[in-house]
Amino acid sequence: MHRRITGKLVIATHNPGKLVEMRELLAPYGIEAVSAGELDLDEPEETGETFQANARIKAVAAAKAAKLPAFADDSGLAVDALEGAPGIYSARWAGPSKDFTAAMTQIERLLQERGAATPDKRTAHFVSALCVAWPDDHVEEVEAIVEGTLVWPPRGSAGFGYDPAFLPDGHTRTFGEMTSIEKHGLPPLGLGLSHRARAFVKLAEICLEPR
Ligand code: ITT
Repeated sequence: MHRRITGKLVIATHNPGKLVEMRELLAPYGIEAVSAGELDLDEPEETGETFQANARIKAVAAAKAAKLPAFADDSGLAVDALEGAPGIYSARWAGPSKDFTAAMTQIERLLQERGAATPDKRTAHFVSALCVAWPDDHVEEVEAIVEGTLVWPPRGSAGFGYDPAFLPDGHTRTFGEMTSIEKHGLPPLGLGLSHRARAFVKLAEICLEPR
């Protein structure tokens, strides 16, 4: 049986870009959201080998610490020509200073080494695994992707992380050039384009009721 989210929900992320998106996605559902930062929760070590495993580690740790249901996202960019790298290591490729310009440059260097000059050789997808965990160990989990290609140089300053390098299929602007509504707005305002928006739609179907 799926469980509905009611009352207060911890957003178990320490990434400010994700926090904004997760709050915006929850906004129409009238859920009172409080962030891991506001509650001063520790960041657990992401020891899982899959996005879903790491999302669960973060949600369960926050739910136990806060004694409230907690909502976590584990996500990343998988580049086909790099056998899916950086994948679950997407945050770690940016190093402790969270330098995503350096991480995008590193990806580009590897693509050039492989002679990946045309869009068909530069395909990639973003993955978002979402997990809601309750203090009694119940979890609800979903995952989704969005496919696209990597552009160089990166374009736009909206969003976060690898957004300026990612051109979603069927679009002419990168995530870094899109408004938040275009990147992750849900119908009727947006198309639910991003990996996180797509995963959230699946989560909403099983755990949320519109206000
Ligand atoms: P939390 O674990 O605290 O949520 P984090 O940044 O460490 O924050 P992840 O381990 O899930 O999160 O790392 C995912 C990385 O992948 C993230 O830091 C971004 O750089 C990148 N990423 C994920 N979703 C993205 C998006 O929508 N746009 C751009 N980059 C994204």
